[in-house]
Amino acid sequence: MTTTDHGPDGGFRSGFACFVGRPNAGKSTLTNALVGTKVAITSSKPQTTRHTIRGIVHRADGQLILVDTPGLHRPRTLLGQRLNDLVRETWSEVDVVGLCVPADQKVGPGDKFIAAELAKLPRRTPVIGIITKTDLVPQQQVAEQLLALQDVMDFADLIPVSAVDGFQVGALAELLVGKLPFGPPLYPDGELTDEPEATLVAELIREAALEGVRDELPHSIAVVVEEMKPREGRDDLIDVHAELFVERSSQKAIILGHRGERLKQVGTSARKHIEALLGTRIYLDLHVKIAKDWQRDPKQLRRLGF
Ligand SMILES: Nc1nc2c(ncn2[C@@H]2O[C@H](COP(=O)(O)OP(=O)(O)OP(=O)(O)O)[C@@H](O)[C@H]2O)c(=O)[nH]1
Ligand SMILES: [Mg+2]
Repeated sequence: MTTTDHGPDGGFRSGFACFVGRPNAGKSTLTNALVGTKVAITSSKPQTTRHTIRGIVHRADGQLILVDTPGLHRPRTLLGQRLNDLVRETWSEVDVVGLCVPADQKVGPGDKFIAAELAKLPRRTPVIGIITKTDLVPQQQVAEQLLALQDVMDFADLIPVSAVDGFQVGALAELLVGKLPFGPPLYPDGELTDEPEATLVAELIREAALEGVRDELPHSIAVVVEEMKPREGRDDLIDVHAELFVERSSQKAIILGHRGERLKQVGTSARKHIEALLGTRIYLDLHVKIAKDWQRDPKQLRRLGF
């Protein structure tokens, strides 16, 4: 006899979920909170995430693969268009979508634009409405935000969360897993991401470089790890050679800082995070280069991995 609450595979579920939302909505921070480790870099600058990042959540009742995507926005450059295409492509590949809207900002045209795009999906993928950053506002405002979000589209569920104080992060995981099909785990136990190490390292450098820069500069920064290999004759040191690209010489001057002081700080900060990730000491060799207007240039975009 079979029971209704136990499917095949002993009731174990596995599959994919993705977070979408405006830039800066808190998607990557939430991804990290669910995975329990930092798989995606985050910053207060919009459009921090530039490619889809998979984080894996292992639970007794299922395995959830979270696909963190770039914020969806009105594109102003070729890079922006590429990022939006990437987001839409991801939607068609997942079992459930989480639409993230921050508690501290009015539900607006940006969210409605995304909801309208989601509604165009050919397959009826369930969408869960997520109010993020609840720690920033009083409870009453969270309740009002839930009401406002309800009007945006037909959600399978609505849930307020905070990645910073952990409020309802576990409950969200449970909701998402509940929308996955029955099936065996797709990734080995303990694996937290399938990002190549060099990509994670490049992202950690970019995250460090984003700290303290403003205006258009965050968008102009790209990082490529050229080489990563153990120092000859040593098993406790990895040499990392990386290039940090900006679009103009004025930006290069800002990144370098007076006598290269700023770049040195970026390197020190990135090195700490990379050592924590790799569990070994590293030597970081970091150079700044100019790739003129790369965000608008198809050839350079390709070279930088977009
Ligand atoms: N107080 C608070 N801040 C948060 C929370 N989640 C994210 N933030 C902050 O919001 C900012 C944006 O977070 P990200 O996770 O990078 O946002 P994102 O949606 O991935 O942004 P893009 O990749 O640019 O689309 C960062 O400064 C985070 O520290 C939260 O739960 N509470
Ligand atoms: Mg992000």
